[in-house]
Amino acid sequence: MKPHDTLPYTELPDYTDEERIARSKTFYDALKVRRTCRYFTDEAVPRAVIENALLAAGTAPNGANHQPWHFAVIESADKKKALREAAEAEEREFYDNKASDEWLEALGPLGTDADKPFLETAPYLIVIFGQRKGGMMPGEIKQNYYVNESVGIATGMLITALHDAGLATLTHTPNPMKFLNALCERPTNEKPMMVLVVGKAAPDATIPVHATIKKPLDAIASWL
Ligand code: IYR
Repeated sequence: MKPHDTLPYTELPDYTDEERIARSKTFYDALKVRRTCRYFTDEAVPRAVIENALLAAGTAPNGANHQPWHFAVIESADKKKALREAAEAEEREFYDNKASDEWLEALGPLGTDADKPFLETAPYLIVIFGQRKGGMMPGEIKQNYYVNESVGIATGMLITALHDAGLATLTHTPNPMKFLNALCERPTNEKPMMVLVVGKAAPDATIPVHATIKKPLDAIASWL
């Protein structure tokens, strides 16, 4: 491949307007039942599902196509236990000391606290890292660009792919997250950005009503 080689872009289907409207509505209907879930079963999920969802995430638009992400998939009981212990220690500090009253008030309707049993129950914890340095080819140490944006988009696509496979997810953000580098054996120039808890929702899982209230279109979009 030479730097400026091009290919025709012909993969997009040529739907009719009616088809586009119907498909976009169907997709919205499928996505609007996604919930952040805090109750998982310990049932196994085939690795192939996670691999395909990661490949889907890896197609995300990103800075200079450097693909500045790494997904560390934790499946061993030992590592999950270690992650839970470290995350709960930080969460206790957050809930007891660090969080402002305003922040705690905002979290009130979600009912979250420092106990995170799901970190050991769920079959997979995907720790998502942003790579400050990298490049497109393995082993390169070039500057990466728009790392937060790129990883944010890829994470959204990962969550969407897992939801489409009928799996529940939870975006968990222990604060600070630095302990995840050692736990996942990742270099210090990678920034841990998210722990995505993945598995089957427990049959008795509940969700906070608060989380079901979504802003209407006219509150989230304007037409100019
Ligand atoms: N990281 C904490 C607190 C937390 C913060 C926000 I903002 C949330 O939307 C949910 C939780 C925790 O995981 O409990």
